[in-house]
Amino acid sequence: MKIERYQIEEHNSKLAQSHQRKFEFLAQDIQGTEDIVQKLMKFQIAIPSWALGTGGTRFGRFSGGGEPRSLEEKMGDIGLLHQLNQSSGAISLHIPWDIPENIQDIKVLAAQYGLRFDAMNSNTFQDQPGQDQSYKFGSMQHIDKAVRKQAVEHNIEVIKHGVALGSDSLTVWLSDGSCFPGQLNFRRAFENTLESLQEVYAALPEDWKIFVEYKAFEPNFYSMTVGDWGQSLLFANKLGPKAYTLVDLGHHLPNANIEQIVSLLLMEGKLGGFHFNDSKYGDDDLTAGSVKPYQLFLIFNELVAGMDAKGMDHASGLGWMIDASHNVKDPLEDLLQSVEAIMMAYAQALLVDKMGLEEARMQNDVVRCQEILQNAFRTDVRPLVAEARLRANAALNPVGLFRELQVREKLIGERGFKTVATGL
Ligand code: RM4
Ligand code: MN
Ligand code: MN
Repeated sequence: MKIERYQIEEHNSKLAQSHQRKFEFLAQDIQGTEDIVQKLMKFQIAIPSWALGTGGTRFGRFSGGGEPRSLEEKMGDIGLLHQLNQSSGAISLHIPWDIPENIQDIKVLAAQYGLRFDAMNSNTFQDQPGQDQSYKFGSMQHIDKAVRKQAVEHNIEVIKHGVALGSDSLTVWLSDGSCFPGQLNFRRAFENTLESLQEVYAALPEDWKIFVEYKAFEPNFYSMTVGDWGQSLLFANKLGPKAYTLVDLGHHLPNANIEQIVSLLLMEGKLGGFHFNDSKYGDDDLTAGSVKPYQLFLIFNELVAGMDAKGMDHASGLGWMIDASHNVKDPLEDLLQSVEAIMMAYAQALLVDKMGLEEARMQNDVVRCQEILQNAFRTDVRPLVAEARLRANAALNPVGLFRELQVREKLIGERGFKTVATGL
């Protein structure tokens, strides 16, 4: 399935007048419209290779049909997303769910679709068939050196795949921890994990980064060895300058102030990347911006402020990735919605009157501070995001065009109904 250029143009010409009207109306009220549109056009969000099929819970999984059966088909799906929004020009691979068999072909395909390889993800939270050692009681923290060695070697293998593809970072998410009090010697678990991570760190190429992702609970429910940003930062600081913390929005305890975490990590030069999703309770992996759009905006507000303070490029300064699971929505429509929500939060953050906010803070004018933030958040920035897409030859309404062209029906026709993608 390929979307033809003329199909996008036809779709856009039908919506052009109404878009133009809304865009011009908005542009009258905001300063630096052109700069914002340019920034939006540059901003790309990586799609995870493990989230192109239907997700499930431990209670069940309800397939949607037409799921990609191989890495090549997954890249085809991301290619479609990128054609529709021109903001999904990267893929984040999960090994061993998506081992690139023929590197050369995969690279050619990526070039055809205009995709870059973002952070590589390792997996030491599941046992693979034929594997010598089991991760039942952890991987890098394990009391048995042989298990730790296997986990380290797997990560080094993942780096090698990444080097071949042109990626430049490795994300390590560990499910290590304990389910019951007394099960684990916390200090030994930390030291073992640090030693294992140090071995992986030593294998990083010169220009690579390692992202240490944290998570408060699940699958371990009493303790997680990398359970919060403090623990992750401790590891990252001990590892060295190529090590950073990765923030997954769903990995905090309820009500955590994620925007403050982000702000401080950025200040310390230790924020490496992001996994976007949304949640009501825990690691719900819902569509970004679907439950707490204001929080997403507040996070972007800190990201923009913190990156500007350090003169970082917004698009390339951090790793921007989605990490979501789709239980009831079409995975591709869900991803289009997530990307749109992220772009909107970014656009709103760019609108914040930073000088005004600083002045209001210096006067302890709390009311004005809130007014300034909410002025930006309550601006309907959809025409700005749509304008960025229009200029990049993407669709004014990506989900609308996805449906008009009956993309899912065509994918089912090509791949069949009962296909299952590897991943969550
Ligand atoms: C974890 C974590 C990781 C992701 C896996 C699939 O909860 O978020 O980033 O690789 O899920
Ligand atoms: Mn994640
Ligand atoms: Mn997660």
